[in-house]
Amino acid sequence: MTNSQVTQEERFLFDLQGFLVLQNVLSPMDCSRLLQVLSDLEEKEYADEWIDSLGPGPPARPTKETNRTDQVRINGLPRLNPVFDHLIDHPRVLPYLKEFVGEPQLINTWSISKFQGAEPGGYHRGVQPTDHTFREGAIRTRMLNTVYFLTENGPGDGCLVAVPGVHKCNIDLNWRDYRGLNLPGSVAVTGEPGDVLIFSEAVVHDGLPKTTANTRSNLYYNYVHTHYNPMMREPRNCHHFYIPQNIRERFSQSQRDLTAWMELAKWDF
Ligand SMILES: O=C(O)CCC(=O)C(=O)O
Repeated sequence: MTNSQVTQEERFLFDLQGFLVLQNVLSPMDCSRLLQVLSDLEEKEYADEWIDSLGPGPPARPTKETNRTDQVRINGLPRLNPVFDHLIDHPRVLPYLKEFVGEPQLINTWSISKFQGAEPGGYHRGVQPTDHTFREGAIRTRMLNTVYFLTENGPGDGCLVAVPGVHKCNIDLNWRDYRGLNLPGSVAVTGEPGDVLIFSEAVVHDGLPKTTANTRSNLYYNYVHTHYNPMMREPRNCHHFYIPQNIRERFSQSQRDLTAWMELAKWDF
């Protein structure tokens, strides 16, 4: 049952906290190549004609989001540049996806760059503690996020903040009432460029305020168990979840396997 590439200590810590930081997953050269492409993408404007095709309804998220002060988010990375493909099945991360999700499928990808002055967005979680189980020796979390740190993620850099163990909590607070380290039990999740944070989306999390001058850029690759229906999660944002066949054709077999749900989904926009 246990995946030999994930140690018993890592299983212990992930079970206990709901997250792990893997060190030195990306080389400095990987980080600078990804940062270069990301900063070009952040400079561009996007027509997002697909939003008009959806017709009237609640707002959909554009490719480039600048609605938050001193922050830019880019959605749907593999649609925008092939440099992002290799993170779908990064060999250092894949064993953890299998160990903690079982049968993982990529649901969403995005980047967040923060500049001095960026404020927290608000505490949230992607799934509930009931979506995280331990049965017959297997840890199973229904949604697992992997966060690639391309730059320093120190406490003043607007790093993520999370409550260890909250993926199993029995008492919820009004998460949005808390800011940064005011939430009881919260800790700054820090790391160096090239590190990867793996966390169950049942963990309540946010970002800390960005007080330092350097830019903080992270990439987010979010996975769900294969029985989760990605198209039903945020129907008007499926554009960013779904990677068209003409792009998937360039994927390796393992990247295609991790995005197999896209062959069964209908998305024409
Ligand atoms: O990177 C951050 O500051 C927070 C990101 C986050 O909470 C999210 O993308 O859900």
